Amino acid sequence: MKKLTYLTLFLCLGLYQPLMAQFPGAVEKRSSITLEHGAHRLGKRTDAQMETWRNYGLGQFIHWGLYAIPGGHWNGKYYAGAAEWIRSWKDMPKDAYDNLYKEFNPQNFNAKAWAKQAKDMGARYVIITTKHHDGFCIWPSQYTDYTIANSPYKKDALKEIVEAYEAIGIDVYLYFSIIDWNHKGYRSAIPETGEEKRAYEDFKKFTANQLKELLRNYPSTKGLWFDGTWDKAWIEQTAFADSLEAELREMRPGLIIGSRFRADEFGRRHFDSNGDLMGDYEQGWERKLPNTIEDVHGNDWDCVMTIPENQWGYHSEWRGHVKTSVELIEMMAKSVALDGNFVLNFGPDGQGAIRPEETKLAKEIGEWMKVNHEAIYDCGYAGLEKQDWGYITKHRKTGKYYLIVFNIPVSGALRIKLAPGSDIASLYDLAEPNRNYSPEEIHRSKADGNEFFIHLKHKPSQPMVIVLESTDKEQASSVLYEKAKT
Ligand code: FHN
Repeated sequence: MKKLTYLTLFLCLGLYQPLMAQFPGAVEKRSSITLEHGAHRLGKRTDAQMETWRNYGLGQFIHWGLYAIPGGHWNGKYYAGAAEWIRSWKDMPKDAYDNLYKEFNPQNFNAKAWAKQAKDMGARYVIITTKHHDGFCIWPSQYTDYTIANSPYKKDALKEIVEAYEAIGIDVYLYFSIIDWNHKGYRSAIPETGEEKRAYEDFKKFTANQLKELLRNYPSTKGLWFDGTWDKAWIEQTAFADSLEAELREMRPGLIIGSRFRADEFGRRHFDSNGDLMGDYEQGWERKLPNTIEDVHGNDWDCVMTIPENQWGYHSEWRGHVKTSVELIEMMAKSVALDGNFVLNFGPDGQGAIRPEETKLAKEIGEWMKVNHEAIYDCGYAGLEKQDWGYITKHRKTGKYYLIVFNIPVSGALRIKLAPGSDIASLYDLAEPNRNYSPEEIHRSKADGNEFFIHLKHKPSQPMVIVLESTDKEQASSVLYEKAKT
């Protein structure tokens, strides 16, 4: 039966694509597969909550849990994996890990200080790990004993974080791992026996209860950020996950959920079997960025990024390349220029302190944001030709363009191409609005657009932003020659 359904899917897609190829200009139509559990909406959400999400530009991710205590080491040995995965390491005794909660007593934890640092960095939202794959909850869940309430810390750290961040004007999103190594019913492979199936049903009920509990206990939070949804056992739960998502959305109108929660009936994740996005934004850009606007298929998306190569939770010994603030600012600019949000990860230590390397980067990004946030907040894809010197963003309300310059050509001249009929009305530095530029016209074309050089007046030591205000007025060329007719 399943084979037959796959065959139908194959035939539909197989016949549909050659047909489309005959009409290259045609707007792509969805294929005709009827899906009960695919995308429930086509195109972007247009409500106010999603508009706010779209306009954040910069966010903070926090991975904080029991793994912060060993910090990537056990018995003097170095764990080369991501610190939050240490429980799965052969040299980490499971029993020892599962008892770490008895030591969780973060004396340097100060949610207000975290929030202040995030605010100064320029973050407009935070995603906080309520429970990672180990199953330890940083809120006092009534559905398990494996929570912060049973640690020496006792208090509800999640509540402290939600309150501190919201008080300073940062929206909170809750990270939740479906994988839960602590729950007896959790399975990664599809349960086969009756007993296994019953255990997994318990686990599903537990998962649903915890999610509803989070929405009830933290009613001001804005969305759920799911992880650990790649297990075969979970992928099979198509109908269950779909109806749970509907329940969560009903409980909290406006709730934002990315594409990493559930699979369709053919096991497709993120994008359903018709290629449509499941969820409110694409959540597949983890430690990588798209290169062109075509890569994001007209969807909202976020990029979550680590500072070292692949460490989310606290690892006391970072090895390999550690990104600089200029690299991170460039990733943020690229994200916004391609219509996404950039979310930078922090991994506080077992005492609740943010490490000095992260503090330094947050400060450097914050200094840049203080001067240049206008080029990031409320901005998105500009619709102009990509240039090698950097990225162009466009303010969604004012229509101003921001030229974020990272690579200055040897000539000192930046090329910019506006749409046909559009001209430069004013051009100035965001950091020093009195520093104006007179563009040099290269050519003007009704078909191809109007192209200019901007001759820079100085060589900045930091990525610089030039503001371009355009006019839609058609203007006669001041250049007295015609373009070659090739
Ligand atoms: O396994 C996790 C990992 O530890 C980390 O939490 C990241 C964050 O996006 N998500 C998973 C890997 O995709």
